[in-house]
Amino acid sequence: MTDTPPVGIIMGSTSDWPTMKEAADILDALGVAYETRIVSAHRTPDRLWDYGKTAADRGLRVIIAGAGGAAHLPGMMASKTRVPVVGVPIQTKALGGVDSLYSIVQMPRGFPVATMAIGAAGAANAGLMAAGILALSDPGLAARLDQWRADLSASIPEVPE
Ligand code: RP5
Repeated sequence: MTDTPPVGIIMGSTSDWPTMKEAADILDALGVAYETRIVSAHRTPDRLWDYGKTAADRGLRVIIAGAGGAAHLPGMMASKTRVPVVGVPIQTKALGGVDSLYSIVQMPRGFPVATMAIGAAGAANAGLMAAGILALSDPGLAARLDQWRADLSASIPEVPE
């Protein structure tokens, strides 16, 4: 339990990693520890079950879950644990990621998934969402997140370049 980081980044396939790495990069920049796992709702359902069943007791505080197509991973994970799940719809070749988005966003009452935008921006925002949740009880992280946001604002030019 002591070795468990606060954030779990899970994804349905290793092909999701280039997108999900955007979340990991944000957490790296903010000094938030995380673990990464391939957990597929369809290909490794037992792994999904075990991960969800043990998540809270292991000490995970936020789970970022990315999946594409028939993207059942975030919703199934939310059904298995009370640890907040942030869902990332992976962009797909066939339907552009709208399939992933629709698969993740319309959860039934009682089992929420905080659904982000499709693709890289959504994954980065999932990292920021996780950091924001953890910052509520971590003043050091709150200061780093405030600085990250201020730096982003300062980098936006006032006129087109
Ligand atoms: C989903 O199927 C994964 O999340 C991935 O986005 C998609 C395609 O997976 P691969 O065929 O690339 O392994 O389960």
